[in-house]
Amino acid sequence: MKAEKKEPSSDNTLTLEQFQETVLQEQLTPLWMGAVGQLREPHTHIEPYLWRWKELRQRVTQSLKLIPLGDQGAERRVLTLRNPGIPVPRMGTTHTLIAAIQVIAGTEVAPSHRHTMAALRFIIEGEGACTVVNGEPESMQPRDLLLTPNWYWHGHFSEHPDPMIWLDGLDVPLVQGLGATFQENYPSPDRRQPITAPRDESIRRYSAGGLLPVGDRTADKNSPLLNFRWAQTEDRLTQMAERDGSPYDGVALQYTNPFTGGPVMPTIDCWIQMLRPGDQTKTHRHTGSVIYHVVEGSGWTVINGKRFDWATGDIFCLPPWVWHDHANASSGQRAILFSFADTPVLKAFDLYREEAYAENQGRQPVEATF
Ligand code: GTQ
Ligand code: FE2
Repeated sequence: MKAEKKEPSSDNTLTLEQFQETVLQEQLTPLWMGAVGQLREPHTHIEPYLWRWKELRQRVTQSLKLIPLGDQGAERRVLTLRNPGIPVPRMGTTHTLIAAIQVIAGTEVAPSHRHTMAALRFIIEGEGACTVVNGEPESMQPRDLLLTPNWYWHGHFSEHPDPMIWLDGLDVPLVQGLGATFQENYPSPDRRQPITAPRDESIRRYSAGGLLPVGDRTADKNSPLLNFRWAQTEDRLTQMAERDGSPYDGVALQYTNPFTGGPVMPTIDCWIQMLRPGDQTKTHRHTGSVIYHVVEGSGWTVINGKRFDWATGDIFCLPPWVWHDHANASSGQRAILFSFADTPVLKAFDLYREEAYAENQGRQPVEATF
């Protein structure tokens, strides 16, 4: 090293190319070598993609026969949906969120654990299963939305021979990226947490929205209502369908924390939206990524010029900052989409942006189909 410093001639003959090659090997990147271009607008390796329910259901049903739950099998019988831009064995439906399909049946028990990743479950089909959340069993019915927030103990059990199938949503890649993943098993020999509260107590206490028990506030950032029953959600949607919806989202409702009016969990926002017969939205884009599940009906979503036709049960993902619009394909039937997104994280740090598509009367042209 000393010798080199004594040779000014070597510094004088050093070319820019040699310099760049040298510093790259020293874990240095000159900002002029194109790094700034990455920052002008969002760039992502995440691709828009759609998983068809017919195939998902077949695979999850096969897994029911092939892998048992418990010590000799799996902790959870789950298939996670991997984006084509994410390499095996990493998890990611988008760069921040995962969607997965889970199934239990008979008298199976998925043992209790807790983790720093927040989770939601949107029930797809079946009957007679519960998720126990911090000692309280929440009964699952098709189209309910259940929450198991960050660091809440949770396990699942079935009381019915038929399989219960649901969509899991978690912020796994977000929490991994922040270096904050922790998980632990419930510390009892059988890994079952004791039941300490009546079944569906959170519904009894908190589902009335505008009317809440007195003296019950906590500093918890999560919704105290842990199960949003479909009957109430559908009733709200039906009432709102008589009004004008949003030009970009149709008749859209946010599931909210009844204490704050904000998103149900600090990292994940959940929505339900209806596209009325013949509805077709205008195109926009926003930061944040979204995962959609088709609850009912058929239609399509155009994402950056590519048309994704969907039907009941399908799941598709929206990368950040991509142009998108939705349409109901039917002139007689409603279409309903459940979705979850990382938008609370963006909004918390002033990173949420939205832009309307200006040309072509506000709707992007379709250039390809999926
Ligand atoms: O049911 O607790 O899809 O811990 C991924 C991780 C489900 C669960 C998933 C989990 C769970
Ligand atoms: Fe879990």
